[in-house]
Amino acid sequence: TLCDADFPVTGMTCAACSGRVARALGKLPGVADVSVNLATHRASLRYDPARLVPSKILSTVTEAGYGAEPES
Ligand code: 9UX
Repeated sequence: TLCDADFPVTGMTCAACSGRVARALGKLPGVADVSVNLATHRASLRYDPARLVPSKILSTVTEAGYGAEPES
């Protein structure tokens, strides 16, 4: 069963920013689908919780150079 995550991403100011975040998230194991919305400053994805822990999602965003806030 896949889980949904949807959370704010700070620091994205152009389309290349959102592309970087989407690419980094899309490379994680267990990620089925990703979209990053520059206008709303949010990332949403579907992932397999057996393969990916939520903290890894957030750390991937921060390691890419942007900010991620956990939000249910
Ligand atoms: Mo655009 Mo984002 O020139 O880190 S790539 S601002």
